[in-house]
Amino acid sequence: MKKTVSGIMLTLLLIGMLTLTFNITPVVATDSLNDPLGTPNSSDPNLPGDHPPTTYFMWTGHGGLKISAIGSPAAPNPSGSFNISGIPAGSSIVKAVMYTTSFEQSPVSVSATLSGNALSAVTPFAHDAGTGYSYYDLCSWRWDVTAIVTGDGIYPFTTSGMAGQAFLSALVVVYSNPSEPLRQVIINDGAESLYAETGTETSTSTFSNVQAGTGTLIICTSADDSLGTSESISFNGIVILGPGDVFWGNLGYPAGLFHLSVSAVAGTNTVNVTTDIDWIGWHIAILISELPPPACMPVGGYSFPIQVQTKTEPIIPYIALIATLTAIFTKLRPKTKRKR
Ligand SMILES: [Ca+2]
Ligand SMILES: [Ca+2]
Repeated sequence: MKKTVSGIMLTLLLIGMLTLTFNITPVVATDSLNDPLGTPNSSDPNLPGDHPPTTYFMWTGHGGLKISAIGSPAAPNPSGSFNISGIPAGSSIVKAVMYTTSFEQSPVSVSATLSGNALSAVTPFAHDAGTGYSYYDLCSWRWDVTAIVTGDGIYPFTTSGMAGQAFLSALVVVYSNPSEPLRQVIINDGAESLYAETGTETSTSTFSNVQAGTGTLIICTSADDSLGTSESISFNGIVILGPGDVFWGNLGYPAGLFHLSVSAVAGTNTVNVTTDIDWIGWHIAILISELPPPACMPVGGYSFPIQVQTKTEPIIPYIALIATLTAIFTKLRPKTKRKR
């Protein structure tokens, strides 16, 4: 009996110690990927900052940039028609790039057509793999279509070869025209899968060698919808859109296009995209900066007065005088020789 009582007391003591142990040890909740909530690691596809848009193309000149972005309903191989407008007649096309993107997509080759022109199959130029979770893969493909785009117009496109969920396609056109202001254009692109189960996650895209000016920041996202309350876009550390449900699919399907006014500073400029529970892809960040006239040139440019004396009539008497002097010199020269 004594042994029985001692056994019970010992058991209660062990239970108490175990209870105390569990109370002291913090309980770590994990997400569906078996990671601590809000603490992404390198095996998460939602790791922030691993595939942000980086600089693909930079140009400075008299001209600008136009973009047409199209949302599609989470089906593979999107198609549609890009509508480019706002390019002045007579402009030259400096660069034109077609993009398409897909979530839940292994990095396969995708081919396309633009205005009936076949575009070769290419592998993604950016791919957020999500090691171990391939069905979260985010891919971005692009084609140089400078030779196809001629200016404003409708450009039908098709894609083929993908199997995932496509949300965003885009056509970006850089043009030059001497009648346009002097502008710097920087195109950053990538495939940044971004998601936070708790709190927020932020990714940064950097523009280097920027010339100061007033301009426009263009952002393109995919798979965004009406979730989230703490989404935002920041430029050089200052929130310029949000916080709120910023990424909500403003292209009609789950994809977003934003034109935001910014003031670019000389040197390095940064743009941050922040999301919370809305799992999004960030593909494009473009900075267009309108540059002030050079300091040595007065506003309005130089002007030179036209000299009336450049007309031929006032010169005629001088020509006659020179001819007379030449004739006199010609006659005097032989006489001078004879005197010697
Ligand atoms: Ca990522
Ligand atoms: Ca959202």
